[in-house]
Amino acid sequence: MNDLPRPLTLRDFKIYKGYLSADEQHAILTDVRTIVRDVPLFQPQTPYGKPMSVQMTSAGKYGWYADRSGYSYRKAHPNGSNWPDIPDSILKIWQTVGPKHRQPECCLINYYSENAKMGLHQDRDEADFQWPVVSISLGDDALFRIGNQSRGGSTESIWLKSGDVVVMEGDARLTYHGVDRIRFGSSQLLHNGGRINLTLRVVE
Ligand SMILES: O=C(O)CCC(=O)C(=O)O
Ligand SMILES: [Mn+2]
Repeated sequence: MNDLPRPLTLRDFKIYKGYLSADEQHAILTDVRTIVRDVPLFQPQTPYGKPMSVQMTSAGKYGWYADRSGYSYRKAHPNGSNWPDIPDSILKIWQTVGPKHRQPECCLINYYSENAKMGLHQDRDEADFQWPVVSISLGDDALFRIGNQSRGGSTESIWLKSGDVVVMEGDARLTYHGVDRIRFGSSQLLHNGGRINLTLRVVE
């Protein structure tokens, strides 16, 4: 993670393949395990009453939250704890690929077990879309699908692997995206398999 490599771009998403070394991935994983001890993963309910297949928790000033009343950012985990600080191992990725003069206020941690997926959606619960969303993939490969700025139309997909970093900004910031499936057991990083996705976001 020294010189910033040239990203591949797909529909204005900047995709840094192989951005994180194995050591960096392990260091981040250690920090994520510490976070999850304080603020365990939980399975959010969508406003439509269906549980999401992804389990989540957060670090930072705000955590992303979904329940019957809708999607929101909250200052505490369902167990009442404040979210832990975003670790430096994760912040330094933002500092390299993101804006220097604004720090993220949320690191959403998504865990995908074998059959988890995430439907096409926009990230639009933040106050100001001028700031990017920076996404970090760890563990099993994920088939990431990119659509358009409104629902429908053609899509393109790319496999995201452990250590890949995606920056969604500019025209990509409000583009629909989702994860169709993971290739369970494709990475050795998580001993029990599965995938962790971290997204760094400016919330306010
Ligand atoms: O898991 C991913 O790669 C994408 C996650 C995502 O889009 C989100 O958390 O909003
Ligand atoms: Mn998203």
